[in-house]
Amino acid sequence: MSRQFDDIDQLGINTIRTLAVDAVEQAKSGHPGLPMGAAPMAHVLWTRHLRHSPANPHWPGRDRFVLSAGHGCMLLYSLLHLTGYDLPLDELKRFRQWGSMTPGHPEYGHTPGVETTTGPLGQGISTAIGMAIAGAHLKARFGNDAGFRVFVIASDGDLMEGVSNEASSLAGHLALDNLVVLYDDNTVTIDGHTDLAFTEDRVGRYDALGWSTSTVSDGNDLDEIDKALAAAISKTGQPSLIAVKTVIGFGSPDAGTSRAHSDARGAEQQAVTKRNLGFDPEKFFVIPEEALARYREAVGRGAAQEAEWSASVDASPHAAELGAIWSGELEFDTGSFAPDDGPMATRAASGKVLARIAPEIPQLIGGSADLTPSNNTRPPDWDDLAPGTHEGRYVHFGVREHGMGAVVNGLVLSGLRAYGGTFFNFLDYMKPAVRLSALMNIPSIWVYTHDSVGLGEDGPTHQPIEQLATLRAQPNTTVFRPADANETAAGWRIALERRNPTALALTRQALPVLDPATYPTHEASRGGYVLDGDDDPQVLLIATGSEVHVALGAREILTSKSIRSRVVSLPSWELFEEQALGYREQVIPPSVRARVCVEAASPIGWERYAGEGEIVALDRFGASAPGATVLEHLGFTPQRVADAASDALSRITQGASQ
Ligand SMILES: Cc1ncc(C[n+]2csc(CCOP(=O)(O)OP(=O)(O)O)c2C)c(N)n1
Repeated sequence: MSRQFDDIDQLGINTIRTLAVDAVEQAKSGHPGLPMGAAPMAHVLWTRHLRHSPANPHWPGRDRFVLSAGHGCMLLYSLLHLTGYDLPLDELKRFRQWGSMTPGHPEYGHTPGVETTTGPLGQGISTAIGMAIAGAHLKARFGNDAGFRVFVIASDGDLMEGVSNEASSLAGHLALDNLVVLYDDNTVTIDGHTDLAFTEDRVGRYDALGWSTSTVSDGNDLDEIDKALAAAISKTGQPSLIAVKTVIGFGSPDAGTSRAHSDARGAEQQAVTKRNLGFDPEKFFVIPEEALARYREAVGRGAAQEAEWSASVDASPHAAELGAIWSGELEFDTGSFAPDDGPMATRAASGKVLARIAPEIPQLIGGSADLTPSNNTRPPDWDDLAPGTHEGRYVHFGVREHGMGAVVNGLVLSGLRAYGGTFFNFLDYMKPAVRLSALMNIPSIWVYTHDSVGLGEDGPTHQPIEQLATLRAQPNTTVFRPADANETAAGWRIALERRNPTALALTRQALPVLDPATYPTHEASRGGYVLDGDDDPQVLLIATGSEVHVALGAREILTSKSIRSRVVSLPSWELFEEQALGYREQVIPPSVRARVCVEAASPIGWERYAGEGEIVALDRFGASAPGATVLEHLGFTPQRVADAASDALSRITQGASQ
């Protein structure tokens, strides 16, 4: 039996509240309301239920805690400091300042104990659902020690955002009973009362999604919270949502109103609030010793839990497999393709590469947002990850691109190597999650097929234009648009070997397999290379993906006109820019100013490679017709590219002779 809650518990809760007030007041910005209302539920969770080891934030068996409403991050920072993570009090005093460990929203990889970056509402709970899938999956494959539980604090804003419904629907379907969401039901957002825009029965909605639900009527009643948590944790066969009725900004004169949500309220209100909570208004960032001692029990308790877990893992028949997964090391062979294997769409090549590597990479897991036969994301021997068969490795995400994005991030954050597939155009439906994979710099793999107007008949609703430019503008992201099957194999190798997110842009339409004996397609891993051409070219033809073949056709025309040309395949700008200057200048010599860049997408960004030359790209949406017809009408023909090359050559040579 746990001991009764006592005055020290209450003191700890009020310590968290006053730390939030002092930090926000000092920073002159931030969000004290949520920490003040949700402190009791966080306290009960962190002192009674959460299995974690502050000395080792990377313990694979730990429970994951995600503060989905990242704006309330002073709650998390206080808990991390109080329970003994490597987050000194001085860092709490530097809340939201340049170079501090306490940024304005929690950032993964920046502060020990932060499991995922949160702040864009809805992402945290959805990423946490990915973690819960990982925990359930690992447990089903490798036994109890491999699994873990996931706890979330989510706010009204989290539950309003569509992505949380997508992911929660999947969580209910998959019966993830290792997941407990504490819903901070304070009925207040920035604009005012939730009645302004959010009046459905939230608990009833989660019932309908297949979750087990309960309500805590008083968010300050520690016993009630404790009982609800214990019941949710022991519930089998369903994820749990506990709606906890809280008062935003509890303790402050603005409590219960949207004024309490954010911003420093001034010294006077700070003093009143601290007095209300039993703290000396003249003293700042005060942590009473007895409260600290109670939180710090987490260190010894966590170390003991971790030691027990380690012994159990060592004795487990799965010890070696688990060690291999947690080490993160990969060994695999993507194989290679010969011209006779083609013609082959790069999406088909991707499917073949996946089939080849899937048995070699135990931590690989993935799926598609209901486009499996189009995305070719399913390795032949994989079973479905389904209710009752969590050991399966193929995830049917359903038509939920955004939820898929967040779930893939959660799987990756749990040590798995995860990918998700959809049509490239539907990147737009999942962009916030893709952006977070980049911000966190984690190796999520995005498999985007139907990568241009060349997809044909589905027409402009499905034909991407600006998506390549969008992803290239996003820091930390490797975009890879292969020209054939062997470049596709190189793309998968890059995606798996690098530690940042990779987006593979793959064709629907068939392309020849370039003979590796003639064309050095293995060089694709350098991002750009000389595919073919004269040693001393007058003109450069620079292209990606399917347009590389258009450039090769243009080169033939130019050769027949005695114009010396070179075709550069540039599947990944980011990888190419990482190469030494000498190499880049060998591939794209500065002295060759007559250039044509070809890509069936937005021209934005190509200026850097085109220089004074021409860009054959798209400033318009596509059209519905067979793919070859669309490409021809929109100008992606060898003749048009050859003409552009001749024009560039004569313009630039004339300019030089004037
Ligand atoms: C996707 C997204 N849209 C908008 C915001 C800006 N924002 C921060 S908090 C908030 C709403 C706050 O309401 P709630 O989620 O109930 O949090 P609480 O008021 O309880 O702190 C908004 C709109 C955001 N962080 N993320």
